[in-house]
Amino acid sequence: MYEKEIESIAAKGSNVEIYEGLLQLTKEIMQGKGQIQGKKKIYYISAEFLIGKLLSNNLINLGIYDQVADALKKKGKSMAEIEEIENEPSLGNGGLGRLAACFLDSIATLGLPGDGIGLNYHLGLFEQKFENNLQKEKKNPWITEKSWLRRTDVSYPVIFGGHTVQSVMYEIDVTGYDNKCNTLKLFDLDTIDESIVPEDNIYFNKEDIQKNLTLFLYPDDSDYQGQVLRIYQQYFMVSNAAQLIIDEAVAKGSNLYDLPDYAVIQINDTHPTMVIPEMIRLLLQRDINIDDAIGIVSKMCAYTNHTILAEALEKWPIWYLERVVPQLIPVIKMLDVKVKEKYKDESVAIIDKDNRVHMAHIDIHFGFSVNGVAALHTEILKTSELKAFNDIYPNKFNNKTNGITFRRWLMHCNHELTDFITEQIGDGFKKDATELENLLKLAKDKKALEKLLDIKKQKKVQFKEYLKNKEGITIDENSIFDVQVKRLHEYKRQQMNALYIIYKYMDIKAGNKPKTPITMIFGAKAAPAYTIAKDIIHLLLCLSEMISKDPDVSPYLKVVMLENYNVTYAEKVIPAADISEQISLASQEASGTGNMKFMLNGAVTLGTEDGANVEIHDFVGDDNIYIFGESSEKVIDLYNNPDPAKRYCAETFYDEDEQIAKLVDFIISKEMFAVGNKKSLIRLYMEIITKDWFMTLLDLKDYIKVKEQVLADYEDRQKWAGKMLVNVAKAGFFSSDRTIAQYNEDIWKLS
Ligand code: 26Q
Repeated sequence: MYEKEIESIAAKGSNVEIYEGLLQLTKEIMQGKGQIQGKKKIYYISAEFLIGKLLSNNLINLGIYDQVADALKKKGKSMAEIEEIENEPSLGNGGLGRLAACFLDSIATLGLPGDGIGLNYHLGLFEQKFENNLQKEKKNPWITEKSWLRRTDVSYPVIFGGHTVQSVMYEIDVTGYDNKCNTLKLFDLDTIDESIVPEDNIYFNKEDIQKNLTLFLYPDDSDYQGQVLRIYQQYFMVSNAAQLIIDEAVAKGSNLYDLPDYAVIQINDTHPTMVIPEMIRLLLQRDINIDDAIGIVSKMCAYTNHTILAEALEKWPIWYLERVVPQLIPVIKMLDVKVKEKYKDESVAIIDKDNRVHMAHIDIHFGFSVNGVAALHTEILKTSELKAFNDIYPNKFNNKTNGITFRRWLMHCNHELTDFITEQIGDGFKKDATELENLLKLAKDKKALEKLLDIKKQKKVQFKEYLKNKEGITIDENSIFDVQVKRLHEYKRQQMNALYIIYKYMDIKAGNKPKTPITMIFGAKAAPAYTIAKDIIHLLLCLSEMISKDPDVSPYLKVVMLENYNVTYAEKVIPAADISEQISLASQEASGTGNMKFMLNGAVTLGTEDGANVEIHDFVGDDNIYIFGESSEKVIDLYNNPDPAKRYCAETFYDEDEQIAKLVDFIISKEMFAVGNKKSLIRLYMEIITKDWFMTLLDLKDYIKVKEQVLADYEDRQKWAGKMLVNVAKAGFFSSDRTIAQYNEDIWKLS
């Protein structure tokens, strides 16, 4: 099918023309497939959809990728160079947004009617640049004239305190693997003005809503105006969503009382929570009484929690909401009264005594399902952070361990491994990921294991070339690629990895040369207002420069910080990784999904018993993962022990352990000051020895010990290949197809 069209596109002169031809053709094919139909539909509302580039993925899902790649090859072109033309839409910060994108792929693949609803941020998340070893933020436009976006006639009025704006809805088709389409619906305003943002930074007038409402994706901003703008965005998103959902259901025959038979809403973290009062408000307007309205909406809404930290749960001062959405205040107050009538416990109130509205509490009281994103995470929610709620509603709480789409994170990013697996066990795994377990029959097959090592080497060479072209950095494909790529946050403990680098640097200086050189690869954006996170980036960049200039050490150790880490970069670096760093402080990483991508691509995890690492550990067994550090129970006790003397104290670790002190002191050494910014390095040093809220020093020594073991074990190549094999073979559980099947079975119940 489509041979003629594909050949004529491949024959075009420039890569841009080829890209645009393929874009057009793909859009037409997807339109022709038609929409997945059904009475009841899942609406996945999310402030973020980190979809990544779409061309290759769509071609794979449509089953014509190989055909296109072959046609291009005949003309002396490669898919890789055509992919370069497409901008990556950066409509997400990290895990939560990427999860939403994987879910859309799986919902369509399973043939379930389901759309994503979000915002069409014109500039997405900022683009990261490094200057003088510091992170700088630049604007990151991604929308071009020819793109995946399709403008529609759908438009709704959205009322903000004092004025009304008129939305416009764009759509992006989401094609399932060998299936029909759903859509991602992104709302926008026609009056947005990109020119109010300067070229070289991201500061702009936050007051002018008409011009800036969907201009940016917020990286958890700290100032007041940023927060108010975020509420404007959230309300704009959910008001559009609620109007659309009602319209679609009514068009299918709903009388509104039976809305839950037509629509189920998954609330992705608390960001879309206002959909609950908004939907109630719209039903009241349509003459449904308050108790009925609450009953209807409560049967439609389900909430996913992605954070354990109570401090991180959104709670907005009520006067922020009064300013932005006065029409919701009576509904929210009514909900608050209903809760207070039933439950005296202040900790479950919607409006607290400081007049802040707890968004998660609205979701839990007035939704029918609350889920965590990994087994450990859900357990901690039930027994600790949300215990009071679990006592009231034990049946609402459930776990849905995250997953990733294997179309993007295996079939697209690792053709070599995909072909190898297909040769060995057939292609059933593409629809049923648990078939990967059949690879275990190769555990003692020397040739197959050799081939696995060979594929890893090819992916390392490809990444080396990509990095060289993109950043002018040269790395050694024969070194060990030890990779930590994820948002920068103290709880993820990139700073602990930095302290390991200092350890290794000193060890090499002392004459202990590693058998195989090590390349430490990092990628991370820090929120612009998160000072310590930016200090950690600075530390890593300084270490990189300092080591590269030291001829004693540079042949054995190299530190690379990827600039502007994003989905596209992830697709290149993850298949090349030997070691997957998943070293968050136990209890802090709700799930993690990078851990699953690395595993699927044959990297071995070095991690704590946190988030989904716990489940990965269960699947692969002790011999195929490296676990270190204190348990989540211990950590929770170190935070909460009634006796302050039994709580974590960084100073004690620093004062009582010479080795720890030596490593931390190096941050403010003359070597570091020679390449870095004194103020930033001292600030980070002080933070670690006096606060260290995420307990870097607690696990540092165990981390160093276990990491040394990993590096030693890497030397036995056959044995290492065996570990790689088990990781790939056991990754099936982490397919988002499994996750979505469970959401449907337990929560959405679409037929
Ligand atoms: C909140 C208020 C104001 C401004 C910004 C925010 C905000 C924005 C983004 C809060 C949180 C986020 C993103 C959270 C996130 O990515 N969480 C991750 O979700 C993944 C998918 O479930 C998990 O795997 C990760 O463990 C979790 O950290």
